[in-house]
Amino acid sequence: MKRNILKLLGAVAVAALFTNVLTASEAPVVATGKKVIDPEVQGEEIAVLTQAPNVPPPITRKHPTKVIVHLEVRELTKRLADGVEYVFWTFGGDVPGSFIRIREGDQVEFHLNNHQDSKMPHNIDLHAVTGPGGGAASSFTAPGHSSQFSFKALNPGLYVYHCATAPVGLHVANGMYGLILVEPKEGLPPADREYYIMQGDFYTSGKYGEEGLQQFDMNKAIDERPTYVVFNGAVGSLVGDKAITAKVGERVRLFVGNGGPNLVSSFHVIGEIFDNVYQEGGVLASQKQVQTTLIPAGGSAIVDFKVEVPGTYVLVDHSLFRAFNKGAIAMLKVEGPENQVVYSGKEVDAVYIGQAAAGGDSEKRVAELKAEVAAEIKGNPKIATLTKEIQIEKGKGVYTQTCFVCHQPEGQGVAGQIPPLAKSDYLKRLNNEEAIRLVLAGMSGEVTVNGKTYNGTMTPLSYLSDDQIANVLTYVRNSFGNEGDIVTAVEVKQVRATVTPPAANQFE
Ligand code: HEC
Ligand SMILES: [Cu+2]
Repeated sequence: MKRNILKLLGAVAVAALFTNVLTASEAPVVATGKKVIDPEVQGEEIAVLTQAPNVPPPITRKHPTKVIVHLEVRELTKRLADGVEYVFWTFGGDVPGSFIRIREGDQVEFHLNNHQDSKMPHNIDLHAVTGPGGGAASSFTAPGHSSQFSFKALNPGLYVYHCATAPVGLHVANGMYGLILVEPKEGLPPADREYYIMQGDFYTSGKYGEEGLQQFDMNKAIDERPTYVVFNGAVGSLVGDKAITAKVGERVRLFVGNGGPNLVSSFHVIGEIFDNVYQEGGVLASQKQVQTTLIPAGGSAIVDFKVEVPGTYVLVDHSLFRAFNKGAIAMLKVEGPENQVVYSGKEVDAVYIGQAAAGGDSEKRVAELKAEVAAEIKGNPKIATLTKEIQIEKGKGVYTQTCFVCHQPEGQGVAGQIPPLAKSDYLKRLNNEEAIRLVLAGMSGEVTVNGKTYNGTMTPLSYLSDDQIANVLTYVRNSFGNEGDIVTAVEVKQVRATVTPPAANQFE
């Protein structure tokens, strides 16, 4: 506890230092109102800003112009995962912030507007800016205020922008980052589709998947132990019917950023090879035929590839526990004719597709069922059934993420290796306490299920939350032809208190 307080004090001290630096350098340039005309620019236009995964259209103009950017800061409660909410601080109402696209040589008149409902002052540091703080020194903006500064886009490339108000790490951890593309004079080679994807790590008071409004956890952030690692601000923001799309034969370009604040991304598209990578967001296609490209925190990369065969391609941070346990999964759905020469046509990524589909549908179903509960709440015995149904739907999500790999989609197990859960006489005999203990502590040694003997090992799954274990057991007890009781989170909590504490607290 003492250690935590010291850490927090340290952070506050550094933050204070930062504020002082900014205030000092800010003082001379505030509100001078001076306007310098760049002789090179012709005309004037308002920048088109887009929300991820959309990208503004390529710039066709052949001369620099004056571009006016209006970017609004909003602090908004939004979805981080199914049932999980977080107060995001945003540039443009979304995480990542609006995509800004300008041309090399443009003179940018930047307006940072901080909405009157904001609780915090904010500013902006654009890595594309040459000058103190990348604009931060001139854009410190209180709630209900607007700041203006101008810069010339001297260097082409794909740049991160972010808030740099103290404590900077906190503003970035709350989602204050986005991308600005300064197109080179000669433009980028043509592509059929362009998308905007940005990774970020989030630090919540509750564990992964713990429902409700989550607070920021400073200690996890300092220790670089994110609860969530996601693309475009939420788990599942680019899966299922929200996946990005393309047609066979098209060239897809991804503008990929990494807001951090802490992690470096090993960006990979399962089943594709990047034809070109503009490493670190520079303007040279610096490498060809790349499997995984490294994207620094506060950095970017431009990748492009032609899609040859239809299917679902899964985008991940190849630090795989981030992908499968913290949310760093997105999807590209490609439609069009099969090409048996390039690929035989057998679908391989069933695991990933199953997971995402279950998540999306389950969320809808849970919402429907919750609405039904509200309607039925007045002392109706039907409530019990509905609560059970909610647990089953939620448990299905846990099952497809955790148990599924071993026990298989229909709980059928694997002959000779993994016992079935479907109609398992063993499971049926277990009372709730024994079943909970099995999931928390794992299982090994000889076991007979439905007359067949198995001798394998199931690893302890104590990192799952009380709710997750209650729901998944309720799900398996009532699926695959099984019929059984509800398992409650309270029961799990009680059993957890009796199993070895270190295992139970492993991921807290
Ligand atoms: C890494 C693979 C793996 C995962 C993941 C896994 N299990 Fe198991 N499970 C096994 C193995 C292997 C056994 C048998 C162990 C033995 O032989 O002693 C087993 C046994 C069981 C049993 C008792 C035997 C039976 O078939 O009725 C239950 C119940 C069970 N697991 C439930 C679950 C649940 C629920 C989850 C997810 C929360 C899960 N398992 C995740 C591998 C796994
Ligand atoms: Cu900020």
